[in-house]
Amino acid sequence: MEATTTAPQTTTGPLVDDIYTADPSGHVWDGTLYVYPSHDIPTDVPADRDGGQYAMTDYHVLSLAEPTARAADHGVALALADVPWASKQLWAPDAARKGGTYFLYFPARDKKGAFRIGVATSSSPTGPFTADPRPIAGSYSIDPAVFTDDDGATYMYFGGLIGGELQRYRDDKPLGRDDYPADDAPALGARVVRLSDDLHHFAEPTREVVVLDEHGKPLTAGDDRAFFEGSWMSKREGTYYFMWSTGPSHHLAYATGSSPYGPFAYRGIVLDPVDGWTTHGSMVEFDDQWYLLYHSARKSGQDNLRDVLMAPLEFEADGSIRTITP
Ligand code: FUB
Repeated sequence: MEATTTAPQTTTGPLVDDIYTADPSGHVWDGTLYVYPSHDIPTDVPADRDGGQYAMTDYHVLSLAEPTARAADHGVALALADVPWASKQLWAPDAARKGGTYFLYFPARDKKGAFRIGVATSSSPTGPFTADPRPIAGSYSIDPAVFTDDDGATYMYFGGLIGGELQRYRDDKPLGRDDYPADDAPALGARVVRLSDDLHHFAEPTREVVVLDEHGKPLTAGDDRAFFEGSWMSKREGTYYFMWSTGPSHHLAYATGSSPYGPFAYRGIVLDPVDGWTTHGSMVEFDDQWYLLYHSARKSGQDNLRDVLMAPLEFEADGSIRTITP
């Protein structure tokens, strides 16, 4: 579909208003900001603990030529019907580029109802994308975020609790049941894995992303700063910034480290709670300014009908991030 311009992009209003969008992953390629969001839709599926009301069926890619430009909605980039292994719930995606190929990573429930992560490719950053016939071998849970380091190695961060099913796995093995740690035990972290050179496979077993508190101890499961879902990795001035959603306490939090694998030291809150239950975002440098892409359900008043917004991100001299209040 041809690009169509929509509402003017501002730092206070949704990037687009022709569709609902959420879970934005931002990448700047060849001077353009591409945003890979979930595409929220109204549904009759009742809300449940597994997030059945997030019943998305396709992805659209948005782009901005410059921070103050209008965002373009490039139409359907990948549809559920074109993913051979998936049955429902196209949740938070991300993208990567290698050579002239663009990779779209996305979670969906497979035909047995379990979340897996798939990959689709295109010669254009806006698609259309062609899905691999099967999910990535060894993948599970939700919310892939893909980061390419300065040395060319690409890593995927993923995972989400409750409906996202991370609590059903330990060390990449399915437990066949939910198993949540006790409140005073170390929290379940996101997972990180290096991808193969062709970016279609995991190159190794996944590892846990460990976030340490001010005493150097892993955050505990009962700590309201602990990981819930929505991983994001950025690198700024040689420091790795891991960001995540805290779920029930409704924050985007961050921690920093010196390796893409962590461990990461907890640093603070990037974004105070938005309207709606979920919060999820990404950090991106565009035209020499860092931005936070995030979502809010303010306009619809419904948790599962969200809009993507963009706000400047300010860093202090010590590398800490000034908290944004939506
Ligand atoms: O959009 C569906 C799910 O809601 C995402 O995968 C989570 O991060 C949360 O935003």
